[in-house]
Amino acid sequence: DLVAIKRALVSVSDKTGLVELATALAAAGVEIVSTGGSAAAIAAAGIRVTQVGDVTGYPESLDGRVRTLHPVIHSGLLADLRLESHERELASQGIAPFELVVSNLYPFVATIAAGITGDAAIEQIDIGGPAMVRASAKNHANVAIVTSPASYPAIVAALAAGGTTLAQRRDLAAEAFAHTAAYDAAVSTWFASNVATASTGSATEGGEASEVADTFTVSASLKNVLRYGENSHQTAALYVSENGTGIAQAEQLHGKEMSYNNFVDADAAVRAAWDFDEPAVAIIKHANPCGIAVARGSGDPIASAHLRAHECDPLSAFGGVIAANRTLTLAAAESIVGIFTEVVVAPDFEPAALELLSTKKNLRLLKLPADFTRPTTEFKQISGGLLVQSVDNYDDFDSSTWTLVAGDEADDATRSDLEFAWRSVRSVKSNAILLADDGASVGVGMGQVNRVDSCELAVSRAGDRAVGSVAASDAFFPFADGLEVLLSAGVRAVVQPGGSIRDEDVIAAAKKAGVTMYFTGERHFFH
Ligand code: 93A
Repeated sequence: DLVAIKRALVSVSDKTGLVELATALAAAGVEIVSTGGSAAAIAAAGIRVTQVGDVTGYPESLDGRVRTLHPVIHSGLLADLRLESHERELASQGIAPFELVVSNLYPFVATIAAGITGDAAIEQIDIGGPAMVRASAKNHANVAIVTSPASYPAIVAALAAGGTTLAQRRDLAAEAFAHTAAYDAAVSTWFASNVATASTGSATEGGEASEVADTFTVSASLKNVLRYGENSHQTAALYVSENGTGIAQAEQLHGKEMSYNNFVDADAAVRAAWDFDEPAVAIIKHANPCGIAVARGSGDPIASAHLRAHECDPLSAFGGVIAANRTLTLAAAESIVGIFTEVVVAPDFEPAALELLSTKKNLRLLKLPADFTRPTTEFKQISGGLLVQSVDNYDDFDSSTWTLVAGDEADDATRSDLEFAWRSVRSVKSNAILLADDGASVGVGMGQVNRVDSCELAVSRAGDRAVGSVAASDAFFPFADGLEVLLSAGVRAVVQPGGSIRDEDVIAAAKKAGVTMYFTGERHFFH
């Protein structure tokens, strides 16, 4: 199944490594056929190259729209030489087959990301390239198709080994089809969603009497195609809204390309950290906080907040995403640099902090836009439609409106801890229980399908620190059982919405334990 390379078709937009590859091909005696720009780059390096037009006998025409789209080229790509009939046909027409195709497509995504629109963008839709790539990928029994410079070394090695193997060609073909699929996805989403309009029922703003909007327009444009989605077999792209000033517009100062999950977690981290007016840090894993803290002591506030957030759950913080709501200081960078972290997002970075964190090759550093604002509306896709709601927020947060339902009125320190816990629990996926002490989370129970399990998770994560901590619950306790888990762990005060038909049982349990409990009258589900 070894296919020796005698003739190669080279047509690349990304010219990275092109000369090196062409040098190796020429040295191995391979005939190189190439399109305008690629041929020029190869010839400029003093390497012999045949123009596509000289093979087809037809000039590159219509401003380059028709170049490799020619039966002489495509017969050379598609002939299955395992069949004698194909071999005979080629011979009778005087067409030579290709055993190697090197091609990557017009940079459509980069073009539209640069703000180019209309006919100029359309001109960047590659037609001949995908045809050539798909033809040779289909015919991988006979042709090796290379769409990425990362594969050039393997081709150079194959030249020395006497040819490409079937397994190698099959892998290359799979990569090639993924390349053209992602390309087509980018083109089709640009067409469909450059301006997408959805029709809905009504959207209510901030709990006010419904201001009914029968239709609304979501206007977003494709910024870049991501390597993949939540998982590697999912395709994905980032769209940015025109007047947005959020994570999607953040400037990446350092590190590997942001992934789909990085964006999701960075957004969740910012959501959590920005609920505080004072310096705060949130650490997120899988969209959930594994630590939230505000600063304490006289040292650097962001370093203090980070350290205290990290101490909540160091095991989970490994590989996490960190958000700070103040400039990331050198002291904070010193505390972060030793911990494996995916992303750090902040309004800005002190130069020395940036320098230190930039020593970590894979750590992504995101600087929020100067006019960063939190969204006021959020969307969730359901099959066949879209749910729209105003964002749950704490802007009118006032603990003096809470109702004391058990125990003594909280002293200042306890009240401040309850306020901290109540602010923090909003960012935890329901069912959410958050234990806090002295302005730092100490145990988080999230995402469970019953509240007892969330209580147990929070308590077990907190360990000894549950004793004397305060607890917040995003929604009421439907029974006393969840609260009892917290009480027996030694929680000193609890804040929760109240409103269960069994509130009396829940209040009785708190009273029996001599624990302070407040009702807020407001729930903070987050799914
Ligand atoms: O304009 S096309 O859609 N028509 C073609 O026949 C064609 N052949 C190759 N685009 C075509 N290509 C593309 O040109 C390749 O996909 C590659 O991206 C690019 C390389 O052009 P050059 O070698 O002139 O830089």
